[in-house]
Amino acid sequence: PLPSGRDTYRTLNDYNRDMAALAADHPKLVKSITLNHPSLEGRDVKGVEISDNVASTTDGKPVFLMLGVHHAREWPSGELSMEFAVDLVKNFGSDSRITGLLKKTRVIVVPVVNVDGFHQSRTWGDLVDTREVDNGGTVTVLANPGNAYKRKNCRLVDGTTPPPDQCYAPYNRYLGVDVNRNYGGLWGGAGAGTSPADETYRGAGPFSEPETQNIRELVSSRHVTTLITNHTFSNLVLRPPGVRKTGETVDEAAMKDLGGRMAAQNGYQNLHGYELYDTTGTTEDWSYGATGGFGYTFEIGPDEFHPPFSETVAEYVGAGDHAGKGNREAFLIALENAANSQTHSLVSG
Ligand code: 0X9
Ligand code: ZN
Repeated sequence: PLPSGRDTYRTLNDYNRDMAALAADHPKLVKSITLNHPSLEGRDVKGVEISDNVASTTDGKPVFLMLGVHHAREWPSGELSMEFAVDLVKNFGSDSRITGLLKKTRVIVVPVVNVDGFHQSRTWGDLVDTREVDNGGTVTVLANPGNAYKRKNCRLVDGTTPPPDQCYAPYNRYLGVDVNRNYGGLWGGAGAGTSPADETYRGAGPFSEPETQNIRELVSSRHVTTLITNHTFSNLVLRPPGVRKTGETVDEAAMKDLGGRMAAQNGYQNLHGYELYDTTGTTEDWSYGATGGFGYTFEIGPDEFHPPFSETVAEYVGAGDHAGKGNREAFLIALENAANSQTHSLVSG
């Protein structure tokens, strides 16, 4: 089972409630954070920081950042991020490896970056491809079927903030900005759409969206040395660069090595982002370029954006023929990399 014991996908409220409870139950170890910018529809974007003596602001510990749900329909990316947080908290104090890691690092988990898109997708998720619902004799025709497979955020037209619930209107699944094409690094190049109707629409400019502004400001305010941004699907561990013509990064050997050690655990392929396809304006290309911290996209699972929940469980704990040993061990290896990449020695003791 998962560390939380859950057996269904969380809603946005479930995520927020679970993060608040984690912090309330473990005040020395977990701090709840709200990122700087509310979403276009006015929702808070929340996360947790986890570290031994989490309240310290001067410990100089390197940060491991884990992100989920840049893409609305990719529900397992939030679940595995959240479960990793729960796992660390559960095992602090009893598991010596995890205890040691949380003494040396600060872990920040933002399980749902694109809260508006996720809320839309998850809310309609039980009604995939269903246009009519029979409520015991009365047939209700849904106005907006298919939004379970929304990818982008709720930016309807550049410069326009949607009125409440407009993200739910028919066909608006195809409007919005692709949050994973809106980062400033290499923004606007290959593999990013220029039209608002494109599923990979880059947005009006680099960091035009609150979702990417949130992550930029979070990363800029911390010592992030290692980052995993979770997505679904394809069983891949992807490292920079995301676009072929950039050529290898100066950290190619080390990033390939860390990717390979993670891939040996989850059973995925260890590739450059561009070997899947070219992209620009993605999370790890920006963060690596801005900070030098190593960043990876995990494409979780073989073939579905949000499979039956049992498959998501297998992707975390292992078992399942495609899942290798699961992502738990891969995530811990990334956290160990953060622990070993102390870049600041300003603090003694
Ligand atoms: O296209 C994306 O943003 C990611 N795939 S997804 O199916 N989850 O949308 C992949 C981004 C990783 N980078 C590259 N492929 N270059
Ligand atoms: Zn994705």
